[in-house]
Amino acid sequence: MPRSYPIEKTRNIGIIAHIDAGKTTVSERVLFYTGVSHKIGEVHEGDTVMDWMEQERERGITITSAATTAFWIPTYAGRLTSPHPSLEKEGKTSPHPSLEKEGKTSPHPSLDGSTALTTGKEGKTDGDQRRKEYEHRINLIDTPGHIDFTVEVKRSLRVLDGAVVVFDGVAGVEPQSETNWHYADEYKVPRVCFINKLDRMGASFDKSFSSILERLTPNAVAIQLPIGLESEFQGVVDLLQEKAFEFQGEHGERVVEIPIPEAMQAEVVQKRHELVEKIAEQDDQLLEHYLGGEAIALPDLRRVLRKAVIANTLVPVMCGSALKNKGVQLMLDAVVEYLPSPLDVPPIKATDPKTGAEIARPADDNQPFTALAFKVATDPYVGALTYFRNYAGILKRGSYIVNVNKDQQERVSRIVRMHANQREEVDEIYAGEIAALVGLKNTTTGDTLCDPAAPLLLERITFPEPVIGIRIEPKTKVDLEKMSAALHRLMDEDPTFRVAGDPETGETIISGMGELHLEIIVDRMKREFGVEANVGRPQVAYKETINGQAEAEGKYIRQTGGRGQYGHAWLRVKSLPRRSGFVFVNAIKGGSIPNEFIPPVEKGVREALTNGILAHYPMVDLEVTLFDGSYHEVDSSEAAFKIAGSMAFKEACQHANPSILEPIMNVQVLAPQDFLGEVTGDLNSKRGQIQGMSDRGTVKVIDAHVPLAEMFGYATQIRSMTQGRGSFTMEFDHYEVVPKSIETQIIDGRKK
Ligand SMILES: Nc1nc2c(ncn2[C@@H]2O[C@H](COP(=O)(O)OP(=O)(O)OP(=O)(O)O)[C@@H](O)[C@H]2O)c(=O)[nH]1
Ligand SMILES: [Mg+2]
Repeated sequence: MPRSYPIEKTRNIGIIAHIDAGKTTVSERVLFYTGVSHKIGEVHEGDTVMDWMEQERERGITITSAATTAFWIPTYAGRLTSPHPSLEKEGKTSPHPSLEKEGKTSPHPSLDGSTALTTGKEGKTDGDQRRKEYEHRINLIDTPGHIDFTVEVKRSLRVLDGAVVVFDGVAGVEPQSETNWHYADEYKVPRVCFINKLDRMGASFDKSFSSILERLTPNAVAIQLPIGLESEFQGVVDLLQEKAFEFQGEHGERVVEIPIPEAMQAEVVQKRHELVEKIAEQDDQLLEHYLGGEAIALPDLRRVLRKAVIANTLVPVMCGSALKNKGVQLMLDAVVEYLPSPLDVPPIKATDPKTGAEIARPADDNQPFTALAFKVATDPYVGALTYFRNYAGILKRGSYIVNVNKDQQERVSRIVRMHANQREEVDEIYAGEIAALVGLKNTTTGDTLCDPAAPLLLERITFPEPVIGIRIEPKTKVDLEKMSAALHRLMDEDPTFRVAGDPETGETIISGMGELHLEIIVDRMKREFGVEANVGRPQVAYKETINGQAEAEGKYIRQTGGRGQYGHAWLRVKSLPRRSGFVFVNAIKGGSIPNEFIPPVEKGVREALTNGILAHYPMVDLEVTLFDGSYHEVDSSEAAFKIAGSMAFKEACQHANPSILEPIMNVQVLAPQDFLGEVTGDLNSKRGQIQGMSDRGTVKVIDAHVPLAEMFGYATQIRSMTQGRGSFTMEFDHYEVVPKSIETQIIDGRKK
């Protein structure tokens, strides 16, 4: 079967932002204007398509990223009137009527039959023609903004080709805008910006735009200007077209051109001039024309801007108000116009699992199938759902694939395209698409799935380490039996969630990114798996390390009749810089320990690492060198060397200046000026270090590094300290050695 949709007309994009900037509100408009939904879902009414989880709807926040597919014909292609009249006819049951009933030939109901295209009678042919020429498939992922669910942003950006970064027009750049921006930088994801909420009191396009320039990138360029602000916010001026638009109809569904307001004309000329200059600088030929005083044609400007966006040298900035239904259609135009198709990004790089050679696989249907599993979810109806990005080749139902990381073959029994929590069964998936597999058994996040005849390894996704833990205890014996299975299922889904046993007490400790993260996990365990549990208070996920160097030997020798035990190893331990993890070096010369007993020594060390010498926290940032030892012809065994390795390691660490590491958080507090003294004094008393202070309107913004241990309950404290007017966000920054006095308290606490 040939491919149903041209790859160059596909856009895989994510919506990313700080919490509450309006990502889901924007996404719901996208679904409406593209005809996927017949009604706009609202976050505050708990009836959104994209935030479908109960917990999301109750809390009005996104927790898990949701994917969907929509089709879009840019407004400039003449689709300026009634975008989808046919939806009325289709009935309101299925959220994707067009996909279900009409098959793949007619994904866009609005363009069929008696559509209200401006041309009128010849609607059908005109519509078909227009669709062929202009329609694009947008695969869209709405991500959460809360730092606790950052995993969802990271893994989405890893597989997406472009992103829309949404900003709150009052706050401008916020902490998670920065974090997510840096993730996008890391994966070189081209972006467009959307300054949202311009209807709010205190909204400012200029200030928000400046904050993007100052804090995110000097390459940002305004391609729009707002007409009016706050309650007067009316529409936008498109600078390249030099046209003004407003959004008419009950849901702003009609994009209507209006005259540029008299008062804005001088500004529009000037801002357009600045924009054209920035674009011209991106292309030698254009620059020559520009410097020669020639007018540059719109298609040329668009072409060069597109090239620059894809190369990450320019970032267009737009504006609007999703809640008030303004500007979203033009944002979609920009997605089509400026963000890359899978063909526009470099071919995915992979390594040959046998030779280690680097291989690039282009986004081509004729290449062997190559995909990355970026998310595993449990669906109540079909079980395990493995989301994947198909980088190359075609995946067909009924075929076999290999999970290269696990070296296991699996049969492809069902392929689905996801629309939030709804599934659309498909027979095949082409290069450049995003879809999910049902029923894969052993695939976890970050695994590479390939044609068994041509296996390759794609780079895995790295995730932040959990910093907060809580003890969890099943309520009844029945819960006890189900709890471990439930926790392991949840752990399979979420690479930032860990389950561990406390070796001291035998209790279970779950750890994750923050209090909210763990609260949601416990809640999901109850609702989805029927497991009730009591939880303790949140505690810091400390780590241990060493700060010096030492050598020690471990001898495990038992020779009491019969066959004995003999393991003997000399180890050197040495501290490494933060975030180095663990390195094992084998420096045995002359066979003082035979090769077969070296892996057991390493294994013994690795086991000891999980249970640090001061307070049983995991040990990190150290190098262990095995440099000497001895063996016995008869009595030596793997088990004996494992124990010897572990003994030597613990002994050496005792002499290498061990210490406990604690997570230090990047905290940003917003508080009115009047409370500044109290807030900073309190941060100091929490061992915090103020990193900077700035103004945001009448509000002070305080950035500080504070140990996580001091931050529990801060949400309540900041409210009472500021009469409810202050707020804060925090995210993990780095690990630091705890002061000795506190180290003693931590060790005593663990002994109790
Ligand atoms: N005034 C105004 N409010 C908006 C606008 N867009 C969204 N909101 C409101 O802001 C709140 C948060 O919107 P969401 O769409 O849930 O924001 P989000 O970015 O998806 O939030 P998370 O997914 O939790 O990070 C909701 O109450 C929205 O109704 C807007 O343009 N203007
Ligand atoms: Mg959301």
